[in-house]
Amino acid sequence: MPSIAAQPYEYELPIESEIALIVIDMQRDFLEPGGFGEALGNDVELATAIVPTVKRLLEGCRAMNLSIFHTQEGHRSDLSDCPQSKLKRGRGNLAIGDPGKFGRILVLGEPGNEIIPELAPIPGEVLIPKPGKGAFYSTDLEVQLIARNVTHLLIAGVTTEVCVQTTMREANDRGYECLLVEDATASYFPEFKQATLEMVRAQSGIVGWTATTDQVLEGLRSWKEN
Ligand code: C5J
Repeated sequence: MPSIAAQPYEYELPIESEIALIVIDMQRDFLEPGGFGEALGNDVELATAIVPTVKRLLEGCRAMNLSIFHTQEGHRSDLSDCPQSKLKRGRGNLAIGDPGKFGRILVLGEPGNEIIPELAPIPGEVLIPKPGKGAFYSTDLEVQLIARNVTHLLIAGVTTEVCVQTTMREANDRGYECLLVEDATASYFPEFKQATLEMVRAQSGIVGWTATTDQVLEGLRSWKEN
């Protein structure tokens, strides 16, 4: 059976599997100086470093006609979908909804909330705005995956231990075979990224698998040829 050389063991790709790539929150708010990520005191260069790799993964998956999803963390302009707990948390220079360098922080439709141009969705790809950390919470992601008969999810994006890991755990509980792409995900805290990778694949893959972009693309090629 085609597979991806992954950890903790081969990630099998049955011929009949439907595979989707989900790219989490590669938006200006988390990647550019002056956005929400930096307002919270983070060094965004740690996150921007993965952009070329995510682009390569995205283009490889596009070439193989996989379903592609992008998520975008953001709130309605009246912040009615933002819990008080989230509004108060962080204590950075700027809070959610405040005017920032690229419009209001983490508000849907504002320039800072857009996916960065290098990774912007193209026609046919699905953009999932999400008010929470997990991409299944209060969104139609599950409906969209079911409509496409998706069974396998390749996951990339930022930040590894927050929105990426939350989404992966939500997907795992819903029965999706999940693989986190090691070099296409980043954290502002490299040690948290490393810990997440280890958590995911511990106990024989309790949350799923991890593999590099090269391993993913190689495995997908063998799956496509079958
Ligand atoms: C955070 C995210 N870290 N996309 N969001 O607030 O991980």
